[in-house]
Amino acid sequence: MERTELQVLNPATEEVIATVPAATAADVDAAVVRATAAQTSWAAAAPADRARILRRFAAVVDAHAEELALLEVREAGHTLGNARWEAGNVRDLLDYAAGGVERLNGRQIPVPGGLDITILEPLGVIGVIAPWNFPMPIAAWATAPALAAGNAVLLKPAETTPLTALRLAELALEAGLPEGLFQVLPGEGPVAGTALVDHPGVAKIVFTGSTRVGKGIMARAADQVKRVTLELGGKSPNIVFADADLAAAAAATPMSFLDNSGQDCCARTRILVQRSVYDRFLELLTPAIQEIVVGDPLDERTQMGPLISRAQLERVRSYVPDTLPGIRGKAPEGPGFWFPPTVLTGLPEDAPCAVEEVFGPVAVVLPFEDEADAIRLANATPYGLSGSIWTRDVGRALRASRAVRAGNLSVNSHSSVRYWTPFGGFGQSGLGRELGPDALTAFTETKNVFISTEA
Ligand code: TXE
Repeated sequence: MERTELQVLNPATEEVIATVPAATAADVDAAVVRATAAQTSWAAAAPADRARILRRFAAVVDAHAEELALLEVREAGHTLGNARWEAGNVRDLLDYAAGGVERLNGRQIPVPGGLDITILEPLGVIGVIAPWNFPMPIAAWATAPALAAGNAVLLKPAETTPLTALRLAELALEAGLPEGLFQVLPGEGPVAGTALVDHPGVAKIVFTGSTRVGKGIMARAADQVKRVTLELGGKSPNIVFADADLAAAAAATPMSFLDNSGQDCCARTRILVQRSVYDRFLELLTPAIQEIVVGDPLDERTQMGPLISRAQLERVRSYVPDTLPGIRGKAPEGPGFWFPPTVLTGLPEDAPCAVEEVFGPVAVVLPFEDEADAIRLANATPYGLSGSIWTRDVGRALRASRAVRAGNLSVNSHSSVRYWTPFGGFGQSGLGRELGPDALTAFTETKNVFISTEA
């Protein structure tokens, strides 16, 4: 098959910053052979040795943190502050996973007539298909615990953002990770991605991306009953009750859906406000949206950068024509893929922007009457990834936290992601959990062995 090339653009300038050869199905075959060989000895190594190498990997990432952050700014358009946090997140994930290696233990369960033990065996070769919205951290979310649990990883980054992943693979070798254990295969989803999903030598696929592609991967993987973890889209609610600290809720709202230009599966893109405080809340929110600094991601004052690509910009424009009513902030003209911070008002509950994932700096604000109405609206999408609840009433906070169907909720906060707490979606937002204390277990198969003492 003829090899194609991936062009990597700086989304803030539209300049081509790199051209990378795209992996073919034959490249995936060869990578699986090398990964399988490397995994066998990695799984047999003493846990302390695996942990030591992963800690060294974390230290090497830390030593190159600024370089990785700048690369993330250039290929993904992230603000420098965010990109620095992301490089730190990769280091922390590796350290945390290293800490789990020696605690990944089976159990002994009392059974008459013998000894019963459970063994947590590594799965083998893991295929990680990563998106472009958080190229570095999301790749590491799966890679770090998978390696720690004794697996090899083949990482396919998104077409638009292969550079940080390729650099991480070089740093892994520098840190002493065995050759072949962690390989990066930049390539097109339908080619390299599909080859990973179909390959019988790949035991599990961890996919982060659109719900549409995730469903296709799940269906394909079913043929081999291949394990899958899916992190898919979201349309998360930000529920503001009348008894909330309105000033605090309004101040926190802009970055709850504008962070990473809204290209965040946890973005709180449905702002649900109790009708009695609706007007007051919008009065507070309007200046906060208009003052957001959008522009050069390398300028430390910038709060929001560009969208990832022309295709994403066109997608957002098609959802949000200028004619829709709302509050709009400022954005540069171009070059670069810019869209202004936008809060749409006065739309019906079932407008496409109110129920579908736009994946841009756009939220809708909808009024609700009472607690029951808030929960009804919050749950009125097939998604269930994240959500926020703003109230001073502890009972209401707890009731709403139980009633909203989502994997990651926050009360009087928009925080969703910590590497040491579990993350994942309800409904069509995904399947399985990443991060947190069980992250390594998700990359193992439990085997039960009974040894008779009566033979
Ligand atoms: O995602 P894709 P796209 C959502 C968001 C966005 C929309 C489209 O709404 O606007 O998806 O983005 C690989 N077999 N999210 O088109 O296509 C692809 O190469 C195997 C939400 O960029 O899902 C890339 O590596 N792999 C999201 C990855 O899948 C395939 C993050 C994601 O790309 C494939 C990104 C195939 N047939 C987009 N087709 C989130 N949950 O945060 C594509 N890929």
